[in-house]
Amino acid sequence: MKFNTKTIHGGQKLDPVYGAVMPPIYQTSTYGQTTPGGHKGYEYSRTHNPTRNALENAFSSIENGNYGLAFASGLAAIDAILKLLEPGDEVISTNDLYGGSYRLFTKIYKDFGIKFHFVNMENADNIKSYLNENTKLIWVETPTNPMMNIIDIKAIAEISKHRNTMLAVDNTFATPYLQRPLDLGADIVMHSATKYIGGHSDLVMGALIVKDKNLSDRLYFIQNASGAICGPQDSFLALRGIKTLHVRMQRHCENGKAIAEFLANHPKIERVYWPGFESHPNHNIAKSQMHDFGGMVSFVTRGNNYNEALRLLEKLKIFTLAESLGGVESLAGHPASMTHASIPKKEREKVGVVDALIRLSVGIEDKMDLIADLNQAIG
Ligand code: P1T
Repeated sequence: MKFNTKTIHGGQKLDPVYGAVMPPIYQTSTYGQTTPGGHKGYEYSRTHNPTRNALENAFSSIENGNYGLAFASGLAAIDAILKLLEPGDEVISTNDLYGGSYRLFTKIYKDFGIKFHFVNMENADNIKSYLNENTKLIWVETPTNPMMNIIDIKAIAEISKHRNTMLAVDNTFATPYLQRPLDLGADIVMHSATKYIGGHSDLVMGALIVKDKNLSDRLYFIQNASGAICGPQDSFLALRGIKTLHVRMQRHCENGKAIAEFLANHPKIERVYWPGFESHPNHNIAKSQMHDFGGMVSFVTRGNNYNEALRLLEKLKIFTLAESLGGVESLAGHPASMTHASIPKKEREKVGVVDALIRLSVGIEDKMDLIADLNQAIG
């Protein structure tokens, strides 16, 4: 089955009771038993729920995995991966990443005795000097949030494959429409399904997808034992979102390109970060591992001027100034004070998250309206 068919049918079957085309929202915490253990496969909704299971099957299908797991948020999904680790274990992570992931790593799991190395992985060989027998997890975000760096997933997988270490890829920015990390050698794919997967800014959710049965069993144990599952209503909404993922992504990419090019040609814009530019340092890797370049664009105003960035953000009319990304509507964010505020200023500035940086999640509105809005705000 091709991707554009999988988004609609992958892992799905007609509801066995009435043949409903969409899985019913099984809004129930528990299921009747005829005798202790005499049930129809469902006992309690933290453990299993038919609507969530339908979604988990869809996750697995679109990422070319064998098992999918749905969580209460993207961070809950990352948290489940970290619970696979033990004190003394080490993690090598991309140095540019979502501020909440950084906070979870450094403010919670560091205190449980796990050591984190934040490494610029734009050259995959850079991880070599950090790999040792304690390295149990390599954490890759690509494209990175918010600097749009591209990491070569295949190269990282090659370097780490003969070691007892897992490679997890946060595929939130790309989505499986653009890149499928399991096909490139990753062990775990993670999503903030809050973003493009849901696609309509109406839910908060996380996803993990794996190929390996043993790894799936361990993660499923954590999902059930820790309990950070998502509810049936949100599962239904995410399933509905997935059905249009390929169509939305096509337009996100088209509009993202138009906005990136408009900004790059604007005299009042200093620098634009978008992997579709031939001048992007990892453009060739992006071209080889991604199907297109996505709808996320970051930029800095002329002279690196924070006040100008602030003024621009306040003047936008169609773009909403807000956290999050990946919905049908365009959003503009200020990473330094919003999504990446939990990273110390010195650390974030090292990777380029300066006070004048603006991040756009380009939606699927008419691109001419979006360009006009940016144009009037830049002034
Ligand atoms: O918000 P939540 O669903 O828990 O997902 C966390 C997360 C994980 N990974 C990446 C790459 C993310 O971008 C996020 C959440 N990011 C935002 C809210 C944001 O505006 O960047």
